[in-house]
Parts: sequence; structure tokens; C-alpha cells
Amino acid sequence: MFKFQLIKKEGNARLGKIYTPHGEIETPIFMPVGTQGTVKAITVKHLEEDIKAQIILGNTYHLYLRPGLEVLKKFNGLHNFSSWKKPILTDSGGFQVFSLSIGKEKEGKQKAQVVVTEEGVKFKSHLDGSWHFFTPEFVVEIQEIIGSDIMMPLDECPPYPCSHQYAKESLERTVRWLKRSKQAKKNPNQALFGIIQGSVYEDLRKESTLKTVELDMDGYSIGGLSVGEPKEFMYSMTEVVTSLLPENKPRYLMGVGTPEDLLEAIDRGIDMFDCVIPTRNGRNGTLFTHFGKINIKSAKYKFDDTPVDPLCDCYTCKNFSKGYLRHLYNAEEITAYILGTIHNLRFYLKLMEDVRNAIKNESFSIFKKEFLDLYNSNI
Ligand code: PRF
Ligand code: ZN
Repeated sequence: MFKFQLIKKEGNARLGKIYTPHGEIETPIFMPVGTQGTVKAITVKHLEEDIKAQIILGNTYHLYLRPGLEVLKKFNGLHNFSSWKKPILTDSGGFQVFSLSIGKEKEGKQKAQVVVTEEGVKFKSHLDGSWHFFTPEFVVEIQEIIGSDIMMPLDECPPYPCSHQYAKESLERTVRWLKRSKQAKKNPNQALFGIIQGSVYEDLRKESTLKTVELDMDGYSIGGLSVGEPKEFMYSMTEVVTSLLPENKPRYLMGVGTPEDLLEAIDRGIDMFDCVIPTRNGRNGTLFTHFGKINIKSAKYKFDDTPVDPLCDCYTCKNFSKGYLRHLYNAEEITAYILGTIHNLRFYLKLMEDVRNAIKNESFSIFKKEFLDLYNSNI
């Protein structure tokens, strides 16, 4: 059974708890991204013991293409297949279909290969070029096979910039798809959120929010942000949407973001986040610290025998020096990616822990200011 409990508020910042069949999630929360049924470079043991992750994210698009539905069925879903026993949220694939096609086009390898119709989205696999068709109904069915605790409906995430007219047509189609998704859902143990679109247009964000809330979903996601628009738009659109959302349902800002973005969004009433930033940066040597980001490969750390972040409680910081990590990255040792990912994810999860404690103690606004002052100080 899925349930959300709002425990406390400080301004618009919220402390809450989500109940799912695979356990509870304290909010605000960050969800590590596990696109292909694993969080890149680390194991379930790292996620549970070192990072203290409470929920991870999987992708319908990737899991449908590989390993495919027959394998997922044979293994009774992703929890059993991957051995991750805690909650899983799956994204619907709509966004991945669009962003992968745009990505390919930019690289000049292949033209955009996506066709949107009222019925659904036709797309070409990034793996073997085969054609596939996602309808809202099929996307719910795939996620029921995956067995995620929280499902996302098929939506359309328009690019930035995008005309008012296209953003309106696309958000209205996303609402019609949501109605179909809700009707298609069979398993009462899996939650289904609604995704709010509308690009950077305040009137469209309002329209999308009102029409989505009318469908009384288990929670509300904000899509279509952090797609290249100025930060001010991301923050103002988030505020417009959350001001119209019911208090008793969780709110998820999709694909966001930096530590600053998380704090600004929590201040505007967001409860859940996912983003590849900590994992991707962890693999390329950009590590987060309370004093700002560092590039661990830099020559200045060659003889540095101190941890990445003296304020971090992670396995990497408790055992290894910047000098040793720099060596591992420069030697391109796989261990570097493991240790960097553990640190960055723990940094994000600890930030959420600190935020929850701050809201509990009614000191979130002070915490936010002090964190950002130190983070931007670049000592
Ligand atoms: N829709 C879906 N997934 C997403 C997004 C979206 O708009 C975004 C936008 N930042 C990230 N992930 N379904
Ligand atoms: Zn650390």
C-alpha cells in the first residue's frame, strides 16, 4: 500500500514519509539513478551500507530494450533480478525516447527518430536501430512487469526553447495520456504519479497542474525542467506548480540537479529528486565537498594526504586520501569510479539527511544559507 504522510513544514519546505510495499522513504529524498538495473559502478551493498540510499530509480525505456520483458518476467521483476530490496521508482521512457534521439542528432550520427501521435510514441532503439511503439497503456504494463513501487506515466517533455503553442498541445496530450495510463493500471500495490509539463510558460504550468491534480494521482512529478532553460525559470516554474498542488501527496522534480538546485527546490516544496550528476561526476573525477566541487585529478592533490571532504562520513572519506584517489583516477583504475561514486552519492544522501533534520528543528532556512555560503566559498 502506498501512502504519504506530511510530518512538518517550515515555510514551504516539507518533512514527510512515503510508505511503499518495499519500505518507507523519508523525504526530502534523493534517488540515485540506476538506469539499467544497477547504479553505475557500485553494488547494492554500497547503496545500502555506505550511501544509505532509501529508493533508487530505473528506466522503463532501457529495461524494456534490454534485458527485455521476457527476462524481467522470468525473474519476477526488477527487485528480485537486481537484489535491491528497497523501493524502486521507474521513469516512463517518454523523456529517454526524446532525449536520446536529440542526443544522437547533436552528435551528427543519426537523425532524430521519434514520431509522436495521439496513440503514442514510435521510436528507434539506440541499441540496434529497431522500431518500437510506446503507448500510455503499454508503458504502465511494462512497469507492472518491472514491479516498481512508483510508476511514471508516458509524457512528452518538450525541448527548451519551445513555442507556447507546442507546449500547450504537448501538455494537453500528456494529460490525455495520463487518463489512459490511470485506466490501464491493474496492480493496486504500485503507485502512479502524474507528470506536469508546460515548458517555461506560467499559464501552461497552471493549466497542466490543475488538469493533472483533477485526476487525483498518488503523487505529482514536475517534468520539462532542467532541459537547458535559465535557472530562474526552473525555480519560478517549480514555485508556480507546487503552490497549486495538494499538500497530502508527494512532489517529485524530475532530473534535478545540483546541491543548490535541491535546496532551492526543497524551499519551494519539493520532496523527491533524481539526477545523474553525482554518479556521472563521480566517474569523471568531479567530487562534491562542503567547500564546493573539486577535480580530484588535479596536480595540486598529488601529495595531499587528507580526505576529499573532512565533513563527509562515507567509506571513501574514512579510508582514502585525495592523493591516493587522484592516482587511481589518473591511472584509470576501476576502483576510482567506485570510490568516487560512493562519495558523491553519500554527499547527496547526507545533504538530504541534514535537510530533514533542519526542517525537524525549524532551522532549514538557516541551514540552507550556511550550506550555500560554505559551498560557494571555495576555501
Ligand atoms: N519527463 C520524464 N522524465 C524526466 C523528465 C520529464 O520531463 C525530465 C526533465 N528534467 C527528467 N526526467 N518522464
Ligand atoms: Zn565522502
